[in-house]
Amino acid sequence: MENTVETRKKRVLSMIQPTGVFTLGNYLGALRNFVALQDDYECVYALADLHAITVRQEPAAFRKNTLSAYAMMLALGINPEKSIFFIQSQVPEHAQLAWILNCYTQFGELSRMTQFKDKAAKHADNVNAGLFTYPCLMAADILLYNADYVPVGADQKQHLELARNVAERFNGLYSPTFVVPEGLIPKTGARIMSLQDPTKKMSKSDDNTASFITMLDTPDQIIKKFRRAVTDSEACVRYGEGKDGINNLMGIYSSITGKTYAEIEREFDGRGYGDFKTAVGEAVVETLEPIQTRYKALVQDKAYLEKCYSEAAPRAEAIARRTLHKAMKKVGYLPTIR
Ligand code: ATP
Ligand code: LTN
Repeated sequence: MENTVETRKKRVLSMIQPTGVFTLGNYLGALRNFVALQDDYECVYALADLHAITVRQEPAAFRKNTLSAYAMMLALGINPEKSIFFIQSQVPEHAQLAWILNCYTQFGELSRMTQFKDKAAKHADNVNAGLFTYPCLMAADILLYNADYVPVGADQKQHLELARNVAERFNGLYSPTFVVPEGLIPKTGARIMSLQDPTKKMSKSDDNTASFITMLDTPDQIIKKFRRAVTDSEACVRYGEGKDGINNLMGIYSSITGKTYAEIEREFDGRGYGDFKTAVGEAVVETLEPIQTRYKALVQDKAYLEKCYSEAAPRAEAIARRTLHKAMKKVGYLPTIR
């Protein structure tokens, strides 16, 4: 049957910045879903390396991180034959549509973005224009592919809302051009907190390495970090107000094992935090071990990685080009004749 609108699989799009080794937060909040969604949707994934330079990157480390992030995504189970998995800077339409969307986004809207405020405070010596207009590039990423769904962690909700607003504004000014996307934010794991300050999001750019678990931490490091995780003095494993540390560990354990909070409370009834922290650490080790084994083999196979991303870029570009040209025509640009 012809692939009509009715029979077309819904499309999923998401990206992640290759700015360092992915954390358990990235995995539980986003990456794990990227893999699962491949069964039911047409998926487009990319490394957001254009976004990454909103914060200064050292060129050699940046190149290495990008390749290693690509290998990690394959190790997690992104299937490069089934899904399109490319590198953002290799598809120029992203930067082109981002420019157009910049002109349909208000200064006031961008000023309200909490990620901008946080990052501007953290990198006070480099509050560049790209950091400010970053959500327009993210909107371009999403809208170019007519994405129906965008799996992300809770911290990206505000950017997604902006992408929806920009799409609706553009569609309203001209005529329906962009699909207005929906977020897919997981029920558990959407916001994993720092192990050292459970009121803050776990972040791969935190200066304190004890605050996050990376996908490449050794079993020993993982167990130690969980044992040192900041909790409270009640010594009772229960979910509740004022127990941010324990709530976070319960969230991680629940997200990995599928157990409910009530089941976890029963499992650790009468046992101290030590036992619970070790159990969480062991569950994480068990999840990460097979991924790490696959990663170690893949990251050495540069030729294979190069083949995968080189084949993906033109597949992505074929979709992106059509949407870009459609939008350009609506704005009133003369068609390019080649
Ligand atoms: P940085 O520290 O450089 O800002 P980050 O660790 O916050 O990076 P991103 O590249 O911004 O990671 O995020 C990639 C994906 O992971 C996004 O979908 C984001 O929502 C999700 N994510 C990031 N941190 C967490 C977290 N702590 N819990 C759940 N999801 C998260
Ligand atoms: N802004 C996101 C990464 C990102 C993204 C996207 C996510 C860039 N483009 C498009 C979803 C869809 C981040 O920093 N986590």
